[in-house]
Amino acid sequence: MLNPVVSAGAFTELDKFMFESWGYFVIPNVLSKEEVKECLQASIRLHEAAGTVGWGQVGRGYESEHALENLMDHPSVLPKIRGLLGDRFIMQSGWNTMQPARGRMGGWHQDGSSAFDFKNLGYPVPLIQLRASFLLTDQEEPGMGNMELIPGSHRSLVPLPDSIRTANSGTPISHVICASAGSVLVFHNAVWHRAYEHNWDYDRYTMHYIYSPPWVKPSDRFHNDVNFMQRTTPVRRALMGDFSRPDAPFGASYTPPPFEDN
Ligand SMILES: O=C(O)CCC(=O)C(=O)O
Repeated sequence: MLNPVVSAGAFTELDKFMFESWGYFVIPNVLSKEEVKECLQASIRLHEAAGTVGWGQVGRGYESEHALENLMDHPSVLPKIRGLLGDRFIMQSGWNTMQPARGRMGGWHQDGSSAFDFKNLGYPVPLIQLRASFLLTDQEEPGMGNMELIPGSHRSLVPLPDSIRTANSGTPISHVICASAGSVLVFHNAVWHRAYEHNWDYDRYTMHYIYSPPWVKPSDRFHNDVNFMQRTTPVRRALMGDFSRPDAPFGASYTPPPFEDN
């Protein structure tokens, strides 16, 4: 099947071309089986503590769960994020989603903010929320709670027709991402997408990290957790938005996070 698959690590010209034309790509097998297991157990703990009923998402799990914290700046994924956003960005949020066993299709949408729709910023819709989604359960065939995307739709001048949006069924213009647990989907906020149906008897978990320009407000937190900030690494602190800058309006630049190669 046609699949925008890229290799882990370095961001290549071909990766860039694929992202620009499809709006997303997939990095297979980023996590080992043991890492997947740890992240899955962490996800289950988070949702049990939150009392999730039905489809649900829990933010900030990276603060309390070390296995999820380790994915914030994963070396297989971070070069792609830096290749697309440059060196000055933050992690706007981290959402752990649970789709219950036998869960239905999600609704078609683009990511953004209903307080100020990203499409009002101009055409093409700018990259404001770059998402890296770590699949924590196998999604090797359709019907496993896969992500479903419409390739190239981040460049569409017109909205998705209501006939497709409201039909709770399949559409021939979409792509159901099929990949094993531990793979990562990286996608642009403006790509139309939804969660595909889940026909199996276990809950499906995915951990999403959203990266944004440094002047965007975090969306899973009002304040950073003090204990987490003291304990985590300098790069992760910077990704949480903890850096000093020479002026309030970001007019001048600031020292980028201490990435290993900087
Ligand atoms: O179900 C999921 O994991 C993702 C749902 C989704 O499309 C979103 O959070 O924007």
